[in-house]
Amino acid sequence: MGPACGHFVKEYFMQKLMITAAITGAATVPSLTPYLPITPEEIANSAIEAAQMGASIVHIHARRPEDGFPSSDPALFKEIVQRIREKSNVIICITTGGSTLMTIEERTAVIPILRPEMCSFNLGSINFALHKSLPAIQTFKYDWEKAYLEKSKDFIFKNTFKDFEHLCRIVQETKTCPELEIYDVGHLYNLDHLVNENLISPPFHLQFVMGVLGGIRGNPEDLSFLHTKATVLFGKDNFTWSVIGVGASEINLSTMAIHMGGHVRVGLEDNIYIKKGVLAKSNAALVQKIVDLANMLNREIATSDDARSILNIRKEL
Ligand code: KMH
Ligand code: ZN
Repeated sequence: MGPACGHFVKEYFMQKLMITAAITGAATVPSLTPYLPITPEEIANSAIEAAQMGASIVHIHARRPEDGFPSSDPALFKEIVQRIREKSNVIICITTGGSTLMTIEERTAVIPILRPEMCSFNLGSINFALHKSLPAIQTFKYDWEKAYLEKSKDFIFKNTFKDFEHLCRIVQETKTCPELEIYDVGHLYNLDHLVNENLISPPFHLQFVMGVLGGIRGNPEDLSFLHTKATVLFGKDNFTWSVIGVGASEINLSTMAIHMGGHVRVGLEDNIYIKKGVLAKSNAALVQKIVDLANMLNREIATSDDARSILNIRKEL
């Protein structure tokens, strides 16, 4: 016999929560926060700490050690990966987004060399404006930062259909699991096109990137819409999904995703604050916040091996 009034709550199965920590990125400039890891050693240590705190995946960019400028140098990536591997079993996801100034060839060169378990795969060209960060910086630590942020006002993050084909070939040849970056609804349709052309096939892992100036914003209805659209296009059992709330929407969207059965990405690449006006002192601190939220919402945290089986990541390296 049910309750006298009210309605039944429909129980449904939820996967363990995969937390990705995006360690340094290319959009955060060093003058925005003293806590941004720069050298291969700092990036690796920060990734290891984030993993110890509960991240099952780390998303990795490289920077020039001397001034923090975003780099595509495979030697830097190699050092970061080796350092992480010495101490951690975490899944390593290497960027192919790179930075505003790199070609697609530069962005992807490292993947066939290092054959990581995952790599990012950006699914559309967008304006990717960073100039809104400028007023937050009083003194620039390095010469390149001011012009880098200013130039982003006139920058298109290029990810064309030709680029998709190039990336599809790479992920297929290296059997790398793509982190499919969706910055707007059209990017889901781009992915659907690639599926129809047999260039990529489900199941896949979608990463909704919300709050970039140039892409979809981070409102609750925006996330519901992306999730609904992905379900209609691909079927609910054919994808896993995670959310990035860039900037202020990070915690709100993460909470929504934990509740909806999605997964979460946080980290200094995407957001530098632990709460309004307070800088996060580490990537681990941001991961800790998600672990606490998940505990409150009764969602178990996935280990890296759990994530490997959820994502069906290739066994051989
Ligand atoms: N920086 C994020 C907003 C990539 O590395 O391929 C998106 C990103 C892209 O992580
Ligand atoms: Zn990235």
